[in-house]
Amino acid sequence: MAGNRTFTMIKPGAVRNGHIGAILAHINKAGFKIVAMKYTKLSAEKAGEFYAVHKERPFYGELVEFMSSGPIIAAVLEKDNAVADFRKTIGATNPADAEPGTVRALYATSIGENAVHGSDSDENAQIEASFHFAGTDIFA
Ligand code: 3AN
Repeated sequence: MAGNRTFTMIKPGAVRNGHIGAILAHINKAGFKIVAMKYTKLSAEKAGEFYAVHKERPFYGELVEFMSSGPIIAAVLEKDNAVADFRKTIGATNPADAEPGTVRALYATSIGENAVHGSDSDENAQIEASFHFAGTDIFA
């Protein structure tokens, strides 16, 4: 059965461009409850750790540099079928391919600076939520 939690980050570019409020409203309107949230900043080391699965990809260095370039919003979201539904809500990785009306179509500027992160599996949602939040910081 699909799990009911996913993990998201509003990335530094979208924070810099003033989109925190609009993106959180979009997430709420799409039916997700925010059960944990913080305004924080990743060190290059932490960003590298978070994206370790992409270590061999050509864009890894750029990704780590961007993700540690300014503050982010990290949050845990709750909804039935959360992982798949959230990926629908945010749209394709490359905003040029994202469905109209999705978060990335509206707020992303490029494939590298694509406004938000969304977990790609229930297992990763759990790992990523634990990376940022203790169990006691999640209010279901
Ligand atoms: P998603 O975030 O949609 O699951 P992944 O897991 O393929 O996409 O990629 C992780 C992150 O790496 C993306 N959010 C994006 O910021 C960055 N990324 C992916 N592909 C590229 C690329 N070709 N060039 C630059 N950055 C990329």
